Amino acid sequence: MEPELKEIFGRFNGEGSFLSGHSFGPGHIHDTYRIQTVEKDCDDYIVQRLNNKVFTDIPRLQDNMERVTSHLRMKLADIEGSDLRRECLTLINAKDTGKTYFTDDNGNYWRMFIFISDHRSYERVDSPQKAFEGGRITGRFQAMLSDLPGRPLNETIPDFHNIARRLETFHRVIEKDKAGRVTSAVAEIDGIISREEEMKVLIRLGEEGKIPVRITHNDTKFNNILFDSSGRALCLIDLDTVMPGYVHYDFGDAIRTATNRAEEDSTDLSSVSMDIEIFRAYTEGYLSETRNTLNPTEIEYLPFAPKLLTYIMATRFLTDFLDGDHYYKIKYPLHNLQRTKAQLALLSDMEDRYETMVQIIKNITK
Ligand code: ADP
Ligand code: GN1
Ligand code: MG
Repeated sequence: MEPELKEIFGRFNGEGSFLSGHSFGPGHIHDTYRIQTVEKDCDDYIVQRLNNKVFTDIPRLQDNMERVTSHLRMKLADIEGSDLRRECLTLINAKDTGKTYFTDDNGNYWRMFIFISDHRSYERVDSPQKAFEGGRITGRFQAMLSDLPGRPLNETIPDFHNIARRLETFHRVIEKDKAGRVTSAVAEIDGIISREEEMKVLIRLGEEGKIPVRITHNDTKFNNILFDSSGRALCLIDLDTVMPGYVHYDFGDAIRTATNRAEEDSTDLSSVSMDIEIFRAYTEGYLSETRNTLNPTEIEYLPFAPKLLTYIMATRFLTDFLDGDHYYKIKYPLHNLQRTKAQLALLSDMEDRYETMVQIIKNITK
């Protein structure tokens, strides 16, 4: 059932009057709606019913969001020509609570942002220029947050990219086989198990103090980057998972999504492959903002990052499938299994191109 969007809009300090509200965007987690206002000179808005099964502590989540967006806005204000309404998310306070969210009678949490006007977003990247821009904006995002003052950000989903923890969950789910699906995914389970040890290397490097924990976005899927109509990247959105992490998580997830010639859940596995020119361009953009701050070990392991993030996603999709589809929104019964197959196909292609990725990064950083 469609929520009462007019009423929800009315609970926030937005400007203008409600014209219409519709479901919007490709997100897998929240329920997102675009609100259009009547007045031409008023912003439109995005309202979201937050997924509080995935994010179990919304006040702590919103605390991060507020700190991150204010810090980014302060940084942007120092850059001449910045468009603060389009280069950063702007949260709108709720009227009664004075906070950046409110809870409705059914216990649902709602928040509202200014709609970033005239933006484009891409499920697949069609040019090296866009890839470069995506890399640049992600590198700049990390750089801008590197001096966020105060206490560390809350971990909104603990161990989000900790592959050792993810694998423990995966094995528990296989053992229980709650949904009776293990026998239908034997090849995919094997694809995960056969790579387990290799994938834990970043965790070891972190424990040995060779790579630092920084502030990272942790969901740099390419459709979380908004562009303007000229192809310039405006900003990263979907800031719910901004928290302490390794830079590889952001680099890896962007490459996983930007370079894939097919959709994340493609049913045509022969079309799944990595476009190395997109990799080169994204990496050039990313390193144009970060190469002076990354340490040699971080740079050395950048080519490993796309493999890791693709593997993590395959593990997460398969875990959700075996568990009975409780986490990701699905469009058909075997959707999570199909996502797993497509991610494993992409991983296999990345493995074939690993040495090329190493050479490209050596050339850019020499
Ligand atoms: P999810 O976590 O479910 O992916 P997102 O926060 O990424 O949720 O929002 C879902 C979609 O809504 C985005 O992919 C984007 O298309 C759109 N969106 C979110 N925030 C804004 C905004 N401030 N302006 C314009 N579009 C937005
Ligand atoms: C989810 O929120 P969205 O749709 O951008 C997920 C990411 C996955 C992605 C896979 C909080 O991202 O971790 O990479 O799906 N977000 C969360 O498409 O779990
Ligand atoms: Mg999103």
